[in-house]
Amino acid sequence: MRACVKGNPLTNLQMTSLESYGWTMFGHNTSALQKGESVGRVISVKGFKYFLATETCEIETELSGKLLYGTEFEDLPKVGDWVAFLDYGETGYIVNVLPRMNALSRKNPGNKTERQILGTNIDHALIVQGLDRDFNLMRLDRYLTQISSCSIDPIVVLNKSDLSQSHELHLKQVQKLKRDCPVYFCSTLTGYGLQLIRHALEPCKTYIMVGSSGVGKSSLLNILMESDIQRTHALSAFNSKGTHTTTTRDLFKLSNGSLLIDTPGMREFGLTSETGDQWRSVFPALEEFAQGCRYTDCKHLNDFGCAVTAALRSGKLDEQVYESYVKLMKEQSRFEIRAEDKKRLNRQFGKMTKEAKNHRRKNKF
Ligand SMILES: Nc1nc2c(ncn2[C@@H]2O[C@H](COP(=O)(O)OP(=O)(O)OP(=O)(O)O)[C@@H](O)[C@H]2O)c(=O)[nH]1
Ligand SMILES: [Mg+2]
Ligand SMILES: [Zn+2]
Repeated sequence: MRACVKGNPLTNLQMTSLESYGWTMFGHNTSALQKGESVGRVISVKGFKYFLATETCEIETELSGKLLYGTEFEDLPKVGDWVAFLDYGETGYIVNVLPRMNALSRKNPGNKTERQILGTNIDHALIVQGLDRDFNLMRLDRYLTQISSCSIDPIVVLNKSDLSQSHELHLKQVQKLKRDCPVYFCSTLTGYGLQLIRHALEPCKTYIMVGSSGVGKSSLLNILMESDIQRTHALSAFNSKGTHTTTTRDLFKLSNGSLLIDTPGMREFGLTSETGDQWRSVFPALEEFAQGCRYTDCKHLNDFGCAVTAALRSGKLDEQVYESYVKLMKEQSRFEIRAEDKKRLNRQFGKMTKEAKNHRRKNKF
């Protein structure tokens, strides 16, 4: 068995196996690989360096030229990806990204048409909010909508329970959204609720934590790892208040064998449009009323015969829940329209370039 490459920023000399990184769960087999290629899972990306968990240990790799220059950014390896790589002992070159089961994305902040991938091949996303001033139902609905539309099962974690006396009130709020997902209250400070979370996380399954900065994601990771690795290695940097702030997305193996991706706190979690026409199915609070709408493609805005807006008027549907739906649905549609426009413009530009090339060739200039 080969020793791990020195300088691995994650878990020096930790032995691995593909199964312990979710390979069986993911259902891949190695028959699709070309001769000489091995399989690994991306656990960390630092600039041009890709750290992989492989059959025997963790190694540092780079992209092959073909992948680096011939692939759209979105399709380049991301944390969570299974990749085929050429193994040269001390190093390796990634040659292919294996098909993704799913990918958690958000709208790329500062870009109206691009999505940014936060992690791939994920079983559950833990949406972490703090029960201090961070708790926000509309923001929670935004995360739930996007995560569901990426075909990932969400889990809500309300941390800092030591700072709030009103768990019942918060739970009632979340239940208004009628999302069929577990809600956990915890405090990484006092230990409250952590045992339940620990038991809920299954070995070899992949989880990702998302939420605003300072809600306690890395604190939770440290406790679940039963180690202070996140505090001691280079993944954390000190922010202006002197506390740890996560700066990169990395996949960690917990003490019970679950896999957890920690992410930097996010100011924006803009929606993309992953579901296309299926967007209605990710708003379950409206479902029971939507059955009664006159038209099956009812958008529940000013549509004739809409049972959802009727339920809103009669007080059966919560106003805040409906407002959240309108906002998020419009945002998803806007992303879709802009992305379509961009594609159309690119197609037009491509056609023009081709025509100009043909013209030059024909007229020999
Ligand atoms: N009162 C209280 N404070 C907590 C709790 N959990 C975490 N904290 C504190 O909240 C601060 C931020 O915690 P982090 O774990 O770094 O938060 P984070 O979500 O990883 O933040 P980013 O990496 O910036 O996204 C730290 O000072 C923690 O000590 C908790 O349950 N209760
Ligand atoms: Mg953090
Ligand atoms: Zn309707």
